[in-house]
Amino acid sequence: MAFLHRMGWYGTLAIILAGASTVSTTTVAGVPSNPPGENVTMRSVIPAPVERINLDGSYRFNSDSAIAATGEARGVGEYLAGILRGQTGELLPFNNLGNIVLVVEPGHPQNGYSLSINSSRIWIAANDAAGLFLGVQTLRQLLPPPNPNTHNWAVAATEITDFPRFSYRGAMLDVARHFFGVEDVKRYIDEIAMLKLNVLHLHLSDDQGWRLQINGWPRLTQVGGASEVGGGAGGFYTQAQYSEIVAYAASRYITIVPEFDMPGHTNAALSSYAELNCNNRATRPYHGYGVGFSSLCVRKELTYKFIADVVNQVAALTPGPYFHLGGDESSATSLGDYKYFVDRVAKIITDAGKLPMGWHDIGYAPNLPKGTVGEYWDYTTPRGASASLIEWLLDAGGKLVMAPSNVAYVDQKYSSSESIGTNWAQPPLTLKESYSWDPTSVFPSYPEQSFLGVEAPLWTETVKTMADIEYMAFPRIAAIAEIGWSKLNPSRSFEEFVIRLATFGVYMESAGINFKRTPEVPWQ
Ligand code: TNX
Repeated sequence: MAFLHRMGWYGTLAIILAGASTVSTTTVAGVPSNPPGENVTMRSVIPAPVERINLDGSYRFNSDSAIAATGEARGVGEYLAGILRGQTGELLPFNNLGNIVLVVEPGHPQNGYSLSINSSRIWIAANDAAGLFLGVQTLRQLLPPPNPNTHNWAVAATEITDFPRFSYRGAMLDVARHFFGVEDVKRYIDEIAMLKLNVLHLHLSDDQGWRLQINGWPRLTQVGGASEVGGGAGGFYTQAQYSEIVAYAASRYITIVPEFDMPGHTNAALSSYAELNCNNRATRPYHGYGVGFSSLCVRKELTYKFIADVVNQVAALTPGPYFHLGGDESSATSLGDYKYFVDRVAKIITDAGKLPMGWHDIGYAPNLPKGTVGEYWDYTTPRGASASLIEWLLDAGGKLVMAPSNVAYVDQKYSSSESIGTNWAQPPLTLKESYSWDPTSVFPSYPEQSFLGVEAPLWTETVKTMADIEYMAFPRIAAIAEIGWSKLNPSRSFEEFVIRLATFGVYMESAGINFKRTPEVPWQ
């Protein structure tokens, strides 16, 4: 008889030792049993699901296995087939009687999914395809890691009901300090999708580079696109390439948030067009690390013609709701100019049908539209003006995305002996620190609804290759993903998380991710 052990995700620890423990009929008292002779590993999941009940038995892939996924579920079915066919060695055709079932139907957790596995079938259901996609990410982690030498694939029986705590679960990639091409961005999209992140914020312009073709402003990419930190060649996306990224992200249910940082962080634009400068003289390209020295000319009308061209073209290419105007570290702009500028640009953005988003400094602007999103980058203990800026933002009807630099900035060094990384935000940033915070407790007087979610920014002053990106992001981004997804659990423990992470490490390895073997984790 099936042994039901009903408890929350945290309690699941007791059954599966939270890691990849091989469970058989006789090994551990009170543990669900597989059919005699079977050893099927019960695998843990990151981010931790809301509820999981482990059952007897397992589903074993064989030549009769087939996928049933019709209508809205078909696309996710094709995606799953692509993963499973390679891994299990089975043909996995589509047919209506298939025993690997994906269904879109009402009645499931909002933005979540239900996943049920027993000896006769795997069943994932959700209200929409996005939910199914999230369920498929869970199934991937329940499967044995890809191994070319074995095609004897089984997955332990379980029942999972799961949904996210926050609707915005983001990663940010700075393609301005160093440029990363379309293939790198797609690879990062696939990697963050495994962790149920659903936003990729692209930092598309800064002092060191301008990364998107803007019609009517060719020098932005000819001049501004041809530089990066260290003086390398830089690069840029054509509008067609940007659209390719947006479409690829959409196929992984990930929203692209485009950021063009202004009025500071604009040297690449100022070096491309003399007329954007107050003195009508183009600046020189900048290849260093410094911040806070550049500003668009706030009291010049041409500035707003330029910004409207950028915003309108980007808005037309971007289906997601946000345009991120940056707004951080504008030390070369007077406060009066800054407020005037941000209010004007916010209006251009809403006129283009998008919601303004910006680093939390934009809280200074007195007329922010309702729904404006502030991205919080100060520490988990706010300093200076930060708390007031957040208050003003929320008073204006805004929402917060939490990316406190001392815990969520995955460009910070893991330890002082590392060669890659910056080290200004209370360095070093260990995995434990990335995991040990809660977004709402940074501003405890505001309700949970004020918080859209979390983001893990990856600035790339010191990050030059895809391998560097992976090394800095993984595994710390898994901690941020869990904070964004998993139900608030005050007794959440780092000790339990690292055991699950050790299992996840096997998947990172099989996906070829160059992750940092942080010393806190008992990597297998
Ligand atoms: C701060 S905090 C920045 C970026 C740098 C980063 C390096 C914030 C919004 N901006 O300009 O790249 O530090 O860690």
